[in-house]
Amino acid sequence: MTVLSGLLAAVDVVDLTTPLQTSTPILELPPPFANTHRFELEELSRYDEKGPAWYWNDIHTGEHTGTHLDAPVHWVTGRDGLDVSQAPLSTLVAPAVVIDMTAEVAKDADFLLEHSHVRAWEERHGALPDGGWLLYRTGWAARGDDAAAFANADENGPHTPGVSPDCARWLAEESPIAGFGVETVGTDAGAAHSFEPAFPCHSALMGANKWGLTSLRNLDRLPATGAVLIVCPLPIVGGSGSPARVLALVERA
Ligand code: 23J
Ligand code: MN
Repeated sequence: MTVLSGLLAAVDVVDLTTPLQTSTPILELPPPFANTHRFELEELSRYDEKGPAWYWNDIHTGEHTGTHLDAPVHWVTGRDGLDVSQAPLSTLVAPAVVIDMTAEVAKDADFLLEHSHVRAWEERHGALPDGGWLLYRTGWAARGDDAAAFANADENGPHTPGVSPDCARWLAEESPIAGFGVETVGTDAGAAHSFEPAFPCHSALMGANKWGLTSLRNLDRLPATGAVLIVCPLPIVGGSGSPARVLALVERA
């Protein structure tokens, strides 16, 4: 048995990706900010006069539509950093750990991850993976097929869980992780437009040349430690991000 055939016999592959369709939730920023394009198929031919033997489409999408990778250059703090085509393969295939805050988020949709929560996790599970991913499990993916519940907005804007400014700074500047992944539409809290600084997670992570991953599903199928993440963004030259197929390898029990 080769190492690779042994690997395939020993792991389950878990798909962490939200299916891409027009109903896939996207971020909706208030005016005057520009918004991203929903995913859309534009039919070219379907076994008809435009292509008698073939079916194919053009796709319309934002870089930040559905499950997607945020590159350092996405934020002004990372403007001189890497674009999505430059993502190191050692970041795209890397260890992942999961911090489960589902119970806290069930009580408070505006829940913010604090450095103390990560410290408590580390007491129990060990250090965060050097060059790997911290995945923030909130239970939010259960709302993924209901756009209103996923956005959870009122007159003050969206209410979705996120990260405190202090914790974002720690994850970016002091923790060894290369990236941070979430179940929500963005790595920042729904209310993060009003934080100081605004959008602290984007600001700190991208400023530290780190990566974000959003709209993840099936995090409940991952162990707290030991999974390997495989992130497959499109290599869009100059791109600030890309829709991505995200898979996890999990050792079979
Ligand atoms: C632009 C402005 C604010 C945010 C975002 C993008 C994202 O969440 C994103 O998809 O990167 S919060
Ligand atoms: Mn994004």
